[in-house]
Amino acid sequence: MRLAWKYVLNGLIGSILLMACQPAHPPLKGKSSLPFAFRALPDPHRLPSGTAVSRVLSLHMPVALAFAPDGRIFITEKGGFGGNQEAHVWVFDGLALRPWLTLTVSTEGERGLLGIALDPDFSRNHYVYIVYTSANPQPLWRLARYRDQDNQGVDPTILKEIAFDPSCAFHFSGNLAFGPDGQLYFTIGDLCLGNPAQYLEHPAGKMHRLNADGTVPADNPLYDGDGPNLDSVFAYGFRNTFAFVFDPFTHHIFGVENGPQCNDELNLIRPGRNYGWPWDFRHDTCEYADLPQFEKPLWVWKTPVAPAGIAVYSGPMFPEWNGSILVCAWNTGELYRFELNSAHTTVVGASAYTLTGASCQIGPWIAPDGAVWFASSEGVYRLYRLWRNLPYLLPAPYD
Ligand SMILES: [Ca+2]
Ligand SMILES: [Ca+2]
Repeated sequence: MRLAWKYVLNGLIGSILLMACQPAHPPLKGKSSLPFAFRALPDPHRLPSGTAVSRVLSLHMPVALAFAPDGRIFITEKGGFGGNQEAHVWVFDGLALRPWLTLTVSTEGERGLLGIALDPDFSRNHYVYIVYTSANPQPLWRLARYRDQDNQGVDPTILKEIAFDPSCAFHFSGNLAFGPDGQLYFTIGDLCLGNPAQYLEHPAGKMHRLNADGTVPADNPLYDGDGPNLDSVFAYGFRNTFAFVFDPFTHHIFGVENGPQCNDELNLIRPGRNYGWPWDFRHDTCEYADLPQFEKPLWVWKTPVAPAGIAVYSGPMFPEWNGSILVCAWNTGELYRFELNSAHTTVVGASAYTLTGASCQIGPWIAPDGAVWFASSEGVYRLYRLWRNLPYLLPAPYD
């Protein structure tokens, strides 16, 4: 057992006030090649008043986080950067951090222990789903289900395995989430391959949709049974959609795409649609090809920021952010906020916040109390409102 920072007693330790005076920031860059306009929000770099951030946990490369209905928080840690190494799923109960599962994984580049999701019926079946790259010499992209028992992960079941070229160390994506339809969605990057992101018979560069037991639902948008399509494909043409989220207001899926140079994207991911990679983008001019078969992004970062997480805010702590998309960026450590139209189909305004003393590189995830959790390569943080900073109380004992 490893003692965590006793953060919850309200930021008394490690709390950094983000004062009204935010650092100077270059103007937000728009997307010249897309057909609609956005406006910078008023005072686009100023956080709401009384906003503070605390470091919650010191971890090395936390990747994904899930809040359990019993108050525990599950966190994956990548496992390192080279060779086969032990990686952990941690469970945090507000005071102590314990290893819930230890796996040996392949860790080169972006390989490792990646995404995590809890079953929508977790309180009854105790299922936890993770994605990782299995150990060399035959690494596989693997989706597995464990069962939570006595604060440990037990009874592994492999639900999906995808082979990749052992020389590829990048573009695995690997985030997963249950939709409001109860189905399990996950993304996988182009596995260093490029064009197969466009091939419906190939798993790379896709969002997939499965039943919770790993079987393929026959109502998938590109399902063709004995035909050539990979029936699990939900949407395609992605390079490395590291993270996606179901909008609690509209049930839309929003995903962040990591482009190669000037085309990091925010996408509204719809069933059966083609998001273009790698055929819709001109590398010489950074312009999008005007082709109707490809879905245009909602937003493009012309300077790569490596968006590495996404949430749609809903909660009592930052009511002025309700309905906004929040994104952390690996390269800059900034927290981006996008306001949407009422249908949540276009971006109408954008903000970028620099957090003093913390880098918003991965995430964010919205806690049940409305706090915004995020991660850097060194730990897990919590953004909160001083006057709503109640202790993170467990709603029920977990054992
Ligand atoms: Ca088929
Ligand atoms: Ca695209």
